[in-house]
Amino acid sequence: MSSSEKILVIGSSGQIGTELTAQLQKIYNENSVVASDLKKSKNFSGAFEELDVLDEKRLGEIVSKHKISQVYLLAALLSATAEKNPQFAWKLNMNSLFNVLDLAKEKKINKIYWPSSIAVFGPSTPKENVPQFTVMDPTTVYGISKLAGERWCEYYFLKHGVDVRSLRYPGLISYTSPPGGGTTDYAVDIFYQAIEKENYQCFLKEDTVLPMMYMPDALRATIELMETDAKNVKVRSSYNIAAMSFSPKEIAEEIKKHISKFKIEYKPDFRQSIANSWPKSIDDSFANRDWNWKNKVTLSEMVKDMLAHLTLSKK
Ligand code: NAD
Ligand code: AKB
Repeated sequence: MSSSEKILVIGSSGQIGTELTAQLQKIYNENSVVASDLKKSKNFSGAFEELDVLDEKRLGEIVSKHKISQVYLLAALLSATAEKNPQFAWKLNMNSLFNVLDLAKEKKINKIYWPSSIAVFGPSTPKENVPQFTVMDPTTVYGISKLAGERWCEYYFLKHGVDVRSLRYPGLISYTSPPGGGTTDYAVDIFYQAIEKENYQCFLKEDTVLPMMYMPDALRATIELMETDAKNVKVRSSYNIAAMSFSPKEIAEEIKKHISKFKIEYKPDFRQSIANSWPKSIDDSFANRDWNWKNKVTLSEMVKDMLAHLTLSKK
């Protein structure tokens, strides 16, 4: 990124936003990054603007005030929360994207990052090693909004030359900020409960395998995609990326290696049917071919690191 570029992160107080903003500040220096969200998170330091991304006028004002050239749009309702308010989820997830895509169409910004999700896949998608291009029939409002968003990203690229880049994140696991209402959230909650109570009641069945990724890999993938030359970005909808796949039983067994008394019980709720509609594993060979993506962190390394950080932060 050249020194004249300036980044706006929208949704900076969320699970990804908290860490991505810190990482961008570290790489490009604090003055090159402006954070924004409905509310500032507690320990945030740096430039911050309160923003409802649905307020197009305020978004435009922030972009011109800070001479923003790149936007990372992270504001959204995730799968479980979106099912509780489908119409609002559609409005937020779609209109936020249009507001940002239109800024680029009008040449007010020159690059966009917008995340998609494995939620774009559905019951007719192959379960194992899902190819980049495949059947997509999402059954959640979240998945439908992400699939529609992917189509609009490609459309704006093809029709208006907008440089928009995207990844289909798997479930993300991290310790800095809690997850915001997804189906894969159990894989974060389990660590807090394991440390606090040596016990966890899981809302998915023991054998529900889903694709997951540790946050450092997700941040690296995001920044590598945004840094690569535009000519390398051959997929303008969204790239499959992958790291690990496991079930609640498998992650519980891994945690037990460190907390021997840890026990897990299963009480599936409405999130089970969402999980059942998603694939178990993802083929990310296009991301590898186009911009050399390669995951690093394994399940056992992730579990060890999560427990170490969360145990330390409790002391
Ligand atoms: P999150 O819910 O933790 O954070 C979203 C942030 O957006 C919150 O801080 C929220 O306050 C903010 N926000 C909500 N409405 C807003 C509005 N109107 N204006 C401005 N800000 C608003 O979500 P996350 O996990 O950080 O996810 C970020 C993005 O990544 C989303 O698009 C999500 O779909 C995608 N994603 C996340 C995961 C994951 O496992 N975390 C996986 C796949 C895709
Ligand atoms: C969710 O569970 O909704 C997210 C996702 C995989 O998009 N973590």
